[in-house]
Amino acid sequence: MMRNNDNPITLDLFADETTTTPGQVERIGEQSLVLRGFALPWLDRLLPALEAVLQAAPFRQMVTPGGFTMSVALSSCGALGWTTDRSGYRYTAHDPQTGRPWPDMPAVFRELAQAAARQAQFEHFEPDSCLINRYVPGARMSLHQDKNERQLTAPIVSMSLGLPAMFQFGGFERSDKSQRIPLFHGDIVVWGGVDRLRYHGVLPLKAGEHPRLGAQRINLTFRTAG
Ligand code: MD6
Ligand code: FE
Repeated sequence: MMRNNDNPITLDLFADETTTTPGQVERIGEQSLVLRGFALPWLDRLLPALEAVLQAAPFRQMVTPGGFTMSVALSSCGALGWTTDRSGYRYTAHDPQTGRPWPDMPAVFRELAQAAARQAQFEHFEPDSCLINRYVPGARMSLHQDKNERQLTAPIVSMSLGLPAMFQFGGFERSDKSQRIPLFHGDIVVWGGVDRLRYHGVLPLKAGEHPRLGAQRINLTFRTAG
């Protein structure tokens, strides 16, 4: 018996959005680009490296200074990892859960982040931190600014894997109106310069099943933190 639709959930996600093409570049700010599908040719190298990092530093849910447990689970690699607990947000050289240094940043992570940064004219990006965010359906990231990094002159390179998500890209005040940008498996957002302190967030992840990553979205954000 033929079914008219084998996977209605993933196919219907963002059905009302314009579809995107790998290789497409969208400018979302003066110094911010979305590079559609940019990570796709790297994934056979990148995914095994990601798995090894997560073996050494598994995802965990952290608590904000306000006492809320984040719906997004986090890990990190590189010289510095971003953490939060009751005493605040900060970068640390050690994983607070294991007491060991964060896993090294795999060469393929660094090379891909630098290649993406160059597309947006950030020629000498030297990331020392890769924050790894895991979203399951319902998980979200409320509007925030990334301002714990010492060097705000360096851009941020943010890679999406797995289920699609709706990214909010706002202004310089939390209350400014934000653009909504759907991000798909393999897309990379590069932002920096005058846009570096824009508020941004992620709407609650919709249910679905990604053929390669299952029922989750993983976001890698590369920064120069130290
Ligand atoms: C996310 N991203 O996409 C969350 N921050 O899951 C971020 O918070 C973010 O994508 C700074 C720059 C790019 C980002
Ligand atoms: Fe952020």
